[in-house]
Amino acid sequence: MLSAFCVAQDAAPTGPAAPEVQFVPAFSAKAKFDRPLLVEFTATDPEVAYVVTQPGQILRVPRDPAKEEQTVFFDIVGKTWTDNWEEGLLGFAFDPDYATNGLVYVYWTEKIAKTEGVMAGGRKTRSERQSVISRFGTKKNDQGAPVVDMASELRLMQIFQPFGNHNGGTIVFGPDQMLYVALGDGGAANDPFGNGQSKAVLLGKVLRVDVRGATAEKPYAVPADNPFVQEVGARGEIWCWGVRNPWRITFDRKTGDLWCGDVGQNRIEEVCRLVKGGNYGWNLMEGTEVFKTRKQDLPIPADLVPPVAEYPHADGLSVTGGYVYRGKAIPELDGWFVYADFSSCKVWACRENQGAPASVVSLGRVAASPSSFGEEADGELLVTCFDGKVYRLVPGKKE
Ligand SMILES: [Ca+2]
Ligand SMILES: [Ca+2]
Repeated sequence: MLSAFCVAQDAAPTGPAAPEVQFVPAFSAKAKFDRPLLVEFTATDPEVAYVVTQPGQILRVPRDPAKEEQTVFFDIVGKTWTDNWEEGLLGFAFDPDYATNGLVYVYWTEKIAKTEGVMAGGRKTRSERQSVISRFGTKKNDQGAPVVDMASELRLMQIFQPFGNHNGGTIVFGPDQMLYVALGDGGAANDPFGNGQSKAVLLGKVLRVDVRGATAEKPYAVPADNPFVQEVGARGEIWCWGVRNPWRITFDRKTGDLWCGDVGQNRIEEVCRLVKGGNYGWNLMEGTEVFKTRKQDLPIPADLVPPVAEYPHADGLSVTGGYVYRGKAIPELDGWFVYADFSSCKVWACRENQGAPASVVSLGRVAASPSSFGEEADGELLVTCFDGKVYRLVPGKKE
């Protein structure tokens, strides 16, 4: 994400004809939020959208546009550290067994006493920030609405952050019941410590951990089938590596593939499909180009995983990864990964073509900076925007 607002320019569609779509406000006309960053759903509460705001709230919002009453599900406003534009309450997930255990997981950034952290190559640096991933139980409030039981917090991970930006922030359960955690390179520019290309640190990675049966003594387990558990000097939590700031990772509900929008620095924004053990190249590469600003003189490995699709900074400055569309309303989009740019507000969809370059179509533009997508129970897509509103992707030509 960047602190920029929409730049008006027209995107030229490439490849197949783009389906005619538009973005219409979801929920009631009064449903407006302070920097919405995420929308989640649970089958136990099907008429409610859980909207996450960057300052630190999760709100229960009726999906029925005729209903306006919201309730607060979780609130850490003032406890989360939002000194940097990219900090705050960044991630939220329901436990796969939420219906029976009532557990939820939250990712936020917080301020700590100045601490020393170890970066790639054993280099030490000091800062007063960290990322936190905690598990909470839930209960009913006096009106019978579900709320997070704040006293039930169990901290699963605390990850030292050298700088305020590039915190990743998605936590999401895979079809394998494992928790996937998207972490950026730590921040600043150029990945100054080289975290992305070091398997000794968690920054610049997507992690895969087992949080079933988490306790204070053992908050998570490393799955035995993670790619680097046997590699000396590598962190077993790593699922894939060499990412810069994975801003939203999501699973294709049909295939189980893991998709990612990885935010670029100077020239290129990326869409990647994340595979076990894959090295996505940062900071040796930015998209399919060699990244020339890097300070290290490491050789470029031959087995880097290239992005599925990329776009230059003429088309936007910060990718927001969405979902592979599996809804019914727009059949032409089935199997296409939908994504957007936070700065230009352009929206696209891409599809892999078995060895040939991916197809990309333009889906127009949203009204304000798109911060995240959401996937409803029926597979239709929502997008949260920094005009405070949540929009739904629907068929039809924009008037
Ligand atoms: Ca950071
Ligand atoms: Ca890359």
